[in-house]
Amino acid sequence: MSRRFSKIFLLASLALSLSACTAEPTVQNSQPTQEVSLHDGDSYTLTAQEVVKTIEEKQVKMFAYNGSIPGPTLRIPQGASIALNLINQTPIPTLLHSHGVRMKSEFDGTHLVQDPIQLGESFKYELDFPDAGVYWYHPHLREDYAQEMGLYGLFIVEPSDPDYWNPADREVALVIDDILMTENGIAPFSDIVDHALMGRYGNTFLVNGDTDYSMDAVAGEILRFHLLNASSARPYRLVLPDLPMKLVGSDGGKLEQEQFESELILSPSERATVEVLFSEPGTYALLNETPQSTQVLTSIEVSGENVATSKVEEFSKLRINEGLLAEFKPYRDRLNTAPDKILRLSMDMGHGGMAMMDMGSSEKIEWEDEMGMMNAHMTTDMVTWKLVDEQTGKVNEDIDWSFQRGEIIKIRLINDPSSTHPMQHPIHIHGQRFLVLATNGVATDNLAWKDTALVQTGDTVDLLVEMSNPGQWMLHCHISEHLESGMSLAFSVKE
Ligand SMILES: [Cu+2]
Repeated sequence: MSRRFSKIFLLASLALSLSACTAEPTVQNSQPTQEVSLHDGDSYTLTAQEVVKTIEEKQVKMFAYNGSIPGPTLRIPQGASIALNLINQTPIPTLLHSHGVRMKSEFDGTHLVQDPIQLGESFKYELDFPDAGVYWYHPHLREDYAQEMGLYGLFIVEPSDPDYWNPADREVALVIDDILMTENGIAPFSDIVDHALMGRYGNTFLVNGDTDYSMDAVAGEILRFHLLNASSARPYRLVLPDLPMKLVGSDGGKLEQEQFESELILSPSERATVEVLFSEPGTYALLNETPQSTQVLTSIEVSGENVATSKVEEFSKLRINEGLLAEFKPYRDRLNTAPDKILRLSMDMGHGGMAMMDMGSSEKIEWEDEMGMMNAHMTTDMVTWKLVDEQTGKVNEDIDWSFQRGEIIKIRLINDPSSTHPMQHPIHIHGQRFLVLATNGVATDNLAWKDTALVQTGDTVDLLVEMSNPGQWMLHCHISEHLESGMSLAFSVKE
């Protein structure tokens, strides 16, 4: 699987890790993220290149698509087909994966369907966007390194139905990331992926590439926020004190029922769409508030006068999406049927007697890396994260699932609480969409199409996957270091 390519990275990544803290004069400075509207049939070029970026007054060398971190936000009409021409001007081989997009398999940007794009080479991805919602692009080789170094950007797919979302005054995309800094710059990377136990948690937070991202609003404005967690490993608990967040959308478009939320858990690669009415002037903050710590991710300064109650009343209405309710009704009948596939999420420690140590955690979610240096030094040679097929006993790349197009497959994910180091795993499926039907046998009351599901420690999560898109695909953990340490399988969908 992906570690096949580890050696390719050896020299390039070592060279970069040595130069990660100091900038060379020939490399351009990172630019603000642009928003680009594309139309059906358009071609657009993305160039992955090195940039210099200032993070907390340190000049660091990073990677960027078209010079910005995040890369350009691409707005695409639902149903459009777009050609994305990727040019690689970085010293590391790359592949572009369009996360959540149900494109043709040959353009999925994984090693299953494509050779790595080397320095100076390009590849044209012909992408179809059948689904409204928020998707994103990132590399699918050494994600732990390439994505962490700045290679990620958003697709916002504009719904064909103008009433798909509620009316809003503005739409704001917030891409949330964390990066691991030392006093010298970005913490170095090595040729063999480290932080393999828990993944690489950052200690510095970036929203749309900024450590102190702030924005203005006028009282009375309704803002629609599209949120993405682009971190390698860190889950967020998002809170907007004093303001109700109206949750309207998930990974693949809208929810069955809009609902007000006081908190939102977003694991790596998950998206959420929320609407907020700023009814009173003041200073607000989007926080990451966990049992361990609180960080301000975005501050929002609201000016003007209090708004009329009629607008508040209007905003307080929650829509029910009858179309989705009808679409999902037959799927709910699968709640009590037996799973077609069962995967146990587990891990193996290599030699070295680590298994003797108490590395367990009873937390449902590990919000911080509490293993510290131990995690930092643990490489993918020492840890194997595993997807174990309960019916065959096969593990990770030895699993060879095959489905027919049109099948609706129930996959049960069991996050083994008795493994050496149980922790949460965001499980992502390529090319298809699914429902999180139930958790620990309790039905999900508000369904939406998803492509990533957070499986918390000890939980059993039932996915209902619509095998709608033929080709070669992957299912894997979206903690980059877990993917690199083997937590991945391939499956095919036949015509
Ligand atoms: Cu994982």
